Amino acid sequence: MDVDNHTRGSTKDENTYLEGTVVSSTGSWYEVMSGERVIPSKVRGKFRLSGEGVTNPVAVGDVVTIRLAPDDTGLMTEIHPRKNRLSRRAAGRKVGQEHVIAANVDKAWLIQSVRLPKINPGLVDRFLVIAGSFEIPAGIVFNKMDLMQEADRDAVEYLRDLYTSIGYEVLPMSAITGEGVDEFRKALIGQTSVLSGPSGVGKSTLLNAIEPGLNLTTAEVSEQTQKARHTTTSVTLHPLTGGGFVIDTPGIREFGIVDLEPDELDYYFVEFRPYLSECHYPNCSHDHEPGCAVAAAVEEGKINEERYYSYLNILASLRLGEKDVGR
Ligand SMILES: Nc1nc2c(ncn2[C@@H]2O[C@H](COP(=O)(O)OP(=O)(O)OP(=O)(O)O)[C@@H](O)[C@H]2O)c(=O)[nH]1
Ligand SMILES: [Mg+2]
Ligand SMILES: [Zn+2]
Repeated sequence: MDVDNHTRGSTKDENTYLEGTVVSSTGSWYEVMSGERVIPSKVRGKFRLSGEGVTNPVAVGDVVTIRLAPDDTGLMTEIHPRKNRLSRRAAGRKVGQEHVIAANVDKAWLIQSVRLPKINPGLVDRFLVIAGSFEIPAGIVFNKMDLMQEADRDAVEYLRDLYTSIGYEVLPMSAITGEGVDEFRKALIGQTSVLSGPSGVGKSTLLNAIEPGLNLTTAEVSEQTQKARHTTTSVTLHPLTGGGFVIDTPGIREFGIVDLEPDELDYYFVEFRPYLSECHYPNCSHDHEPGCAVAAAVEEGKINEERYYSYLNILASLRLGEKDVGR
């Protein structure tokens, strides 16, 4: 969309302004897609300042206005209001700050693989809490179904049934054999989806299968260490032929939770919701109180026990300010 000759303040200037979407971010440069063009752009200093406590005030998916310089690079002059964002707690040097994974997304998919590396239910639960707390519908992919061995079958089916039974879409898939890929492609059409998950689960390989021509770089996971190499290094938004956009992200080791108080956690274990108002104490944390309806539902087998332990783990971590995660 061309927005020429904007009026800034009271002086009309002769600059060219374009509106576009941030499609990738690498350090201090961003790529902004505007119509058919992709324009390398920088951020104004004041946006960096306005994002106190946030590692990246501008994220992939943001709609921005840029002023075009004579050398065809852009300077972002405005970040448009977001519909939503998906964030995690930053690791490393900026530990504790909010790190925005992507902005303006309709759906968040957690990619797991049945082997190399294997499914990590604790991580699934954290991801579901994070997506829920940002009000983004979440789905789960179990990739590398072709590697499933007889010994894995029960565990994989159990987890599939568990997450399906509490209302999440679970798609078994193989980027290599193509199983489930058409279904996933259909699920992505017409909206903006973000794919997240540990390194090596096959996020980029799946996107290459969904959208031939993307040619995203992928790399093998070591059989011995089960460690992948963090092949994808930047968040990138790709248009889909069938309509919509998909965002590939670098592998994440831990999903640290931001912006959530311990007493808010229970709501994001969605299957607890029917019981939350039944506890004896209105501020019940469901970890020790008498007359707890959640604990009773666990006893009666109405709430899955492992999900309950997962809740207790995350609760303990939130009480410690998530200090043990996201390092
Ligand atoms: N057998 C099998 N291998 C797969 C499948 N999907 C991906 N792989 C392999 O898994 C390895 C890792 O795939 P990537 O796509 O690079 O993984 P990623 O999730 O993008 O990893 P990062 O970019 O590091 O986060 C590659 O060797 C892929 O060929 C699958 O369905 N089955
Ligand atoms: Mg990748
Ligand atoms: Zn309770």
